[in-house]
Amino acid sequence: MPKFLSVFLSLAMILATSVHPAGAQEQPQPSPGVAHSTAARAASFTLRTGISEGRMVFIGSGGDIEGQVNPTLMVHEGETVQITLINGEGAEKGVVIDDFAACNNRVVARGASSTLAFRADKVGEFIYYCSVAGHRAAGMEGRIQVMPGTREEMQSSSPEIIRDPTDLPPPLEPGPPRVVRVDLSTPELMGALDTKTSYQYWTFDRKVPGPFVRVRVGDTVEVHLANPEDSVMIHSVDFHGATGPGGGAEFTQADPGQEKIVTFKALVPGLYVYHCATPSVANHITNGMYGLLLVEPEAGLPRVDREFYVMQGELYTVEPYGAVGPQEFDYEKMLAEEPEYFVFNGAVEALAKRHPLRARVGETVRIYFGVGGPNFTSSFHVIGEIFDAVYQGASLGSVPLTGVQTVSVPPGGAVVVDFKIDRAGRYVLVDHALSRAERGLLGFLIVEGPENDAIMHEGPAMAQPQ
Ligand SMILES: [Cu+2]
Repeated sequence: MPKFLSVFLSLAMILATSVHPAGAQEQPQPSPGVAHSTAARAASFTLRTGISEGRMVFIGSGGDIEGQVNPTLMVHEGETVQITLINGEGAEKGVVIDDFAACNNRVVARGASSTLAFRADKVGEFIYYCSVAGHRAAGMEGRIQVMPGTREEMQSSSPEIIRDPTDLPPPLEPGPPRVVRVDLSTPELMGALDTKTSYQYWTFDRKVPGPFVRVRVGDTVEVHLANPEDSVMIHSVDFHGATGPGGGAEFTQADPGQEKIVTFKALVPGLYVYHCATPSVANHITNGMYGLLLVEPEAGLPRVDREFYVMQGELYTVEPYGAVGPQEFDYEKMLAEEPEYFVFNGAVEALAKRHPLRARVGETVRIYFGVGGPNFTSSFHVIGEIFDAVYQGASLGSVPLTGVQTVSVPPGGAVVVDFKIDRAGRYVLVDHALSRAERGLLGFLIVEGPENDAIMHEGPAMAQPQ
């Protein structure tokens, strides 16, 4: 039986009345698509065909254009624009934009959909219209406005909860076993989920994921879990790297204003998830209560030039992805495992917009990657790179795999990947279940240095590669 489940069962009776979230709000209408910006580089919109005041029209669906007739689509220079057309009434329709030589396959059946994409490589106002003869004149025409410059940075007034991926302790120096004190607090706070969107997070130390804890095998770990007075919930911590009841969760259920202490011995090297284990455990995890504990082997890990700390999770909100303003948690969607958001380090495109990973050509980088979840396995991949060493399952006692493209990491699991960077450029961290990239799950690794054209260059092979 998984630890969290046993903790759940043993605590459910005691805690059920105090810690179960309020029932879900009324479900929103299922949204076929969302009009939103997904970084400085992409914007997507959904248009549904219909009739308004006796004319054939496009009707905006989701986000800022919801319900608008022939909405003006606002995008920024350089963005990739994606328009999904949904057939609303069962007559043949299509979308065309002459200025960008973009059109989609026509949709005929009611409910059928088709998508077009183009790059907004010029500034100005342009027209989209229905490609079926006569429909433009009948009313199916709208504007696309391409504005100069990039989309504004994150500007929610709520504080940032993103854990900087470089925020982790350096490798440990050799020495005798130590007693390591770990202080964890559990603040609940309204934080920025996206540019104009906020969410009530529950955290370890005000960031998602929680702090990266680094010890060596044989160390004794003394955990002080302090739940602030102004918390609403009980919180706790289950260390997957600990051996004992609930991974420590049985000893750390802390009421608001309480501090609980548990001590465990780090017996086995590995990279381990820790998370809050107070019912509903899945609710505490989705709200941000997860982190990683690294138990280094006796001799440490091979040294690399840069280390990064990245974790994946998903969020369940009442309103669909891309909605503006404070978002409420949806318990029913969580039970149904239907998230609206997928995130690295807590917020939409946190590692693309706000905290990209940075390195230089020739360096070897290591990513400590874990999945808080609570529910979705990640197919972790870095677009444009190959992992040179993969410690599958974050087992540090095993020989790493070599030459791996994508690694599967379950909820409550982790992996360590190393790779040397041979060429400058922008590499992209994704879960290769790529629909999730359109729900916020995206990161960049920006590599500076000379471009090695022998490894990749545009055009035909060179006579004498350099
Ligand atoms: Cu909690």
